[in-house]
Amino acid sequence: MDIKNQINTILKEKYQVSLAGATDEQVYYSLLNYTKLLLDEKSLISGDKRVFYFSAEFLIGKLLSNNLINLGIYDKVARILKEEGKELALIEEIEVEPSLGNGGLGRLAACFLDSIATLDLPGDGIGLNYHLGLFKQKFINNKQMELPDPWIETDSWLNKTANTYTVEYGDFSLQSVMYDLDVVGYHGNKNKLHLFDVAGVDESLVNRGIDFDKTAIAKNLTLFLYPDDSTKEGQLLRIYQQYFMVSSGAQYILNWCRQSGFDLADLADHVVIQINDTHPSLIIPELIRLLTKEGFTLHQAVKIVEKTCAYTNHTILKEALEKWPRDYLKQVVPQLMDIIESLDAIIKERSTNQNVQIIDSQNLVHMAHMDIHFGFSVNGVAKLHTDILKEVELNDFYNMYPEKFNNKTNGITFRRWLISCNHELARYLESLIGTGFKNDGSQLEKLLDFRNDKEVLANLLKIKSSSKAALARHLKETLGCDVDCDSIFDIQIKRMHEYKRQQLNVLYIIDQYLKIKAGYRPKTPLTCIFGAKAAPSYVLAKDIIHLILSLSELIDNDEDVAPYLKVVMVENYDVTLAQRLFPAADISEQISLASKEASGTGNMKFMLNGAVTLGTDDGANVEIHDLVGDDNVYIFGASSSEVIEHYRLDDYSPQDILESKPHLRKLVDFIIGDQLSVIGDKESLTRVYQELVGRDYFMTLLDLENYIEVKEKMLDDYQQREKWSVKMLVNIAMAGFFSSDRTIGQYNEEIWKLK
Ligand code: 26V
Repeated sequence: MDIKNQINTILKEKYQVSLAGATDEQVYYSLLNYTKLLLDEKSLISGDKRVFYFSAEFLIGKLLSNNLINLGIYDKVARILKEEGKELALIEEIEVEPSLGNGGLGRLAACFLDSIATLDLPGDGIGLNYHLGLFKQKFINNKQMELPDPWIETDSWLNKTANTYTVEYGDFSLQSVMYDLDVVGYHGNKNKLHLFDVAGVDESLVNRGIDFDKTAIAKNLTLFLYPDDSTKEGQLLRIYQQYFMVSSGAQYILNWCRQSGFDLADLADHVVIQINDTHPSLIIPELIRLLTKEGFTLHQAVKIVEKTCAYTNHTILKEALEKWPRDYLKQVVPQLMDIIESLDAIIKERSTNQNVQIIDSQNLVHMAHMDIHFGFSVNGVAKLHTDILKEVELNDFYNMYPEKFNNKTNGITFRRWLISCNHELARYLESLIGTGFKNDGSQLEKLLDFRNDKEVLANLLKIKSSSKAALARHLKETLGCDVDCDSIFDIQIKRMHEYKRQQLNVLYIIDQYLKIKAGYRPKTPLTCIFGAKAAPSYVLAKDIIHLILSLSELIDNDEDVAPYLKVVMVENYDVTLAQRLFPAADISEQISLASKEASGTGNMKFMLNGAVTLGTDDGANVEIHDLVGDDNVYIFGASSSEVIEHYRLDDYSPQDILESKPHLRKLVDFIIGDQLSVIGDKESLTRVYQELVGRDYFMTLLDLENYIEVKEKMLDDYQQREKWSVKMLVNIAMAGFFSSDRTIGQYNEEIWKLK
């Protein structure tokens, strides 16, 4: 039966309608069922050794379009639907996005699964089936409100399996149920993402907003992704969640080994466990525990696990490195405490250095330290980040185990971040350089042959304009705001965090505002677009959102300024919105304080879609800079070594900067000035102001002057459209290195060694 007949058959059975008469919703659910049938037929990628990618987050995004692309039938299905008057793009809208991640770390895990399958490597994801994922963001009175965001429907991509496991806690136990999602590679076979859940989750526990009773563990274990851990109950719940994930995963893996006839003594020949940040670190003591139950001595079990586990570090921020109080672990997982203490004793024998202990003098258990001592590989996620880990943050560990440290610069899957989100550009590239770039990123370099071809350059500008128009239409429909399609689209989309410095961008906007008020007329209007969620308990991050929204209102209502400057903050920034925003960007804002952004992956998505980076020499920006050269990127600000030195000497003072540069003071003062105070909440705006003038821990003012200077130069260069389009072309052409297929190829060659 051909595709059309099959879809019609499902529609008839399910809804007694045919394609022509079906609603978009009926078409979506039929396509979902049809695609799942195709996925069922794909065979599992198998081999003697399998990687298990353990992660508390998998930000997979909507799956229909990507599954159709990877199955090689996207265009066919779109055509069939069109014949019946249906738009696949509109049907994709029906799907609810699972928000099983916070940001880059979770999205990276999703890109990696796509690439593992595309490279035909045997590998599964292991995670949790959160019912409400991350919160849904609403703006009320220019402030972020958090609401629950349910995504699981009766008909979904999830497949319930018969696998169940008992997970023992201090004074009770829970049954885990395994749900699977198929992960199909580009034109290939499939792997699985295993998500563990508990049977009795009670969504009615949610009170106002996203508040809920954190003590009813059996009912709330998988209710939310990363419940707020600013309280003891929140922290305990996170430990319950983490252990649930690793214990279920470990039991699944050991069963798989037994069924495959492998000897557990040879575990490391058949299994490699990649620990994605520290959230799954309890896998180490849990595996040791399970192996000792199988009859291995503690010493033997440790030896086996040491050869099986590898750890990825995703941040140098101290506050983000998990340390659990010994008492909390003793309460939740007493059966692991003896093992963790034995591991700690081994290390205390090995070294007297306080900085490398697993359990410190305050009885805090350092999860990353356990990973480094008892894993065989430690990797950072961009060259600069790995160097900082080796030379500064983890230097004591690097001196102990230099051979364990390695770099794996992050990547993104081109199937989602080009082919699926920017059909027009993908098709055009295909007409110029063929289809090879879809699973061999390096082929994008063929585009360099066209850098002097005026027609190609003009077409790139045309495609960008059409993506900008599409975004403008969407913003009109969803936010009711009017955006000038001929303005420069300057976009900063990422989690709201002081180190990412959205506040630096805000100070630039204030500078522009004041200049326009004083009579300056920019040649081309500027539209500054932000998208960001703030952690519910991160007060200052929420204050910065409030500042952006208040500023946006002020500018919209100022007829002198509005024709030249606009600020838009999109609501509920998620993967689906990201897919609309990246193709439409002219300028990619990557302005973190140098040394603080481990890699960034949004920077790669912008580049691939023809935006030019305005950034600090931080994370993967450094590698973007190296690849495209000085002419095709705008770098500003202090270097990472200067910043690290300021922290070491504790000699940074925002007051000194403001005293020597009074023109900067005007910008900061504006935050608590009359104009914004009429619109915004004084207390909230004052907190942002106080941080900037009092402490400025993430050194916003250090780079402000240079940021304004370099951004002005960039906006000026934008006027020369043809020259600008060469920059776009070079960025697209050199983005191949950032394909997650390359990254995964390196993980496999250097860490996993599958096949
Ligand atoms: C976590 C937390 C939690 C507590 C409050 C402050 C805070 C700040 C940062 C984080 C980040 C945790 C790890 C993480 O998400 N890292 C991101 O990983 C991406 C993928 O490797 C990388 O591109 C980003 O640069 C990095 O921030």
